[in-house]
Amino acid sequence: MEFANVLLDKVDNVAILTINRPKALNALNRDTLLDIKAAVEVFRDDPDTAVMIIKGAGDKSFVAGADITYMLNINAMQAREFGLLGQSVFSLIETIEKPVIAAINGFALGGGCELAMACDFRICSDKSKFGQPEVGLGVTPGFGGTQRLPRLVGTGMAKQLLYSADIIEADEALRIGLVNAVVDADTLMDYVMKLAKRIASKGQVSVRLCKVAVNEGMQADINRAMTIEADVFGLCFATTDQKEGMSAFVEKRKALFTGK
Ligand code: DAK
Repeated sequence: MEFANVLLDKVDNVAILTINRPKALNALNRDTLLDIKAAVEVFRDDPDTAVMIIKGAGDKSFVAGADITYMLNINAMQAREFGLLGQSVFSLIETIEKPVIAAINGFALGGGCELAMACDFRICSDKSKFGQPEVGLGVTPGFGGTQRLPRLVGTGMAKQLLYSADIIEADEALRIGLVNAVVDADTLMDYVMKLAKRIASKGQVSVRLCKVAVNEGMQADINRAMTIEADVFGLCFATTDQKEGMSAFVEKRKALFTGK
């Protein structure tokens, strides 16, 4: 399937979504958000892909934010609709029952940082820069930044970044827990692809249920969260992957998972 503003590729059972507006540092306008939504839905519904990697085109930027030229002249209702669209696309990424990894090289600012935060986790290159510059433009973040950033890095650090619009380097993003690893820019995709393939080689029902359990459990109190964990654990025992995984261990062979 072809899109005007994104590329959707497949390497074995790993999907790669590239935000493809390098001349605008991959800034997100309305059409790009709609393309991301459509591409993520293709991935969600494709039984042959297990993991998605999201990256930016070119070597300078993951995504440099929502498109400022698009936002310059929109009215309040259009801004509200734009905010709701971005929120719905990022919620889709966060809640689809397949893992999504952000591979960040270069700028992840504003809506770009928010897109990365909607992914399950983030790996970045040593050339990456992060921040929520919105207050410097006279607006608040609109695609979940005020909510996901504090949940990831804590309220104090989130408020510092949100109020100051400071841009931080990759090593600081690692220190505060915004990214899981920083790797050399030349090896970023190789590193992320190997990680994606390791995940794709496991029992996919259980990987997906891990995502459900973490996402749902983080919004619940600990007692309810433990019940959610018990429920998804129980559900695994209705799958052939559980029988295969445990039989393979006992028989000292490699498990052949089918995702069923
Ligand atoms: N939007 C549109 N174009 C952008 C852009 C952006 N966010 N970022 C860069 N570009 C464009 C530049 O305008 C330039 O275009 P031309 O002039 O060549 O036509 C091209 O990309 C290359 O950029 P630069 O020439 O500026 O490149 P530099 O290396 O000098 O600087 C930079 C790179 C990333 C430091 C700089 O481009 C920059 O500061 N960009 C803006 C970063 C930023 O402020 N991002 C946050 C955007 S605000 C809401 C919904 C959403 C949001 C908020 C509210 N509601 C509905 C409530 C989200 C807001 C944001 O994300």
